[in-house]
Amino acid sequence: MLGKDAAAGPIEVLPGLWVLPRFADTHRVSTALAEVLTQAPPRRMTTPRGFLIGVAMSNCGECGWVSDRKGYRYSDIDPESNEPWPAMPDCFVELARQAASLCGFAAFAPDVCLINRYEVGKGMGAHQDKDEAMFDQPIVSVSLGLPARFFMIGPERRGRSTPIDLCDGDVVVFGGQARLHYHGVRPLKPGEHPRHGPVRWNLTFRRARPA
Ligand code: MD6
Ligand code: FE
Repeated sequence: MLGKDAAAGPIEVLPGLWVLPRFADTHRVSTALAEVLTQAPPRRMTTPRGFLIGVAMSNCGECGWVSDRKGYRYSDIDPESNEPWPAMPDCFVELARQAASLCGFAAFAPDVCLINRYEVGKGMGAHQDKDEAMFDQPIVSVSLGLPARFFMIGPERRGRSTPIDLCDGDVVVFGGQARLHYHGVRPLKPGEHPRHGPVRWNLTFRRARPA
């Protein structure tokens, strides 16, 4: 699943956070993504406090991340269709496992791929990813479409952040001591991506349930 421009290897930008520039085969992954989205279209979910989340989301895999008035959780069923989420395409699994393995997480077996769609002006506030069962497993993130500025803070929500610019095909592996650190995404700047238009997609591969 290596993209043709894949660089030499992972760059450990911060302890527990690796960037694999242009690691993904963007053509193959984007084609598989489009197929998944025909079965589970992106939708804006509601926070437990009743606010609409700015980023539209979907999932594929054995379960999916959902948010509504009842809280944040992983669900076996897509609440829009009342059907299971679409299966994770083989090229997604291969990509996530290859990236994790290169960063020392050879046992990574994702059961969820959370799909985020950012339109211009949309970002994601500082958060931790802690709804998963096992924090020894990393999260692998794949960016597609327009570039965005990701920011990494640390174990507390407030404080200085390190910016990391992510482009089409970039892969991030987030594990070890960074796994529970606060991070977010700055609002998307206007632009037009040749394949995806005025949009950024982010896929995050996770192990939500015990292996
Ligand atoms: C994004 N990513 O890049 C949002 N979380 O759009 C995340 O929130 C994220 O990239 C955990 C691990 C890697 C990530
Ligand atoms: Fe996150």
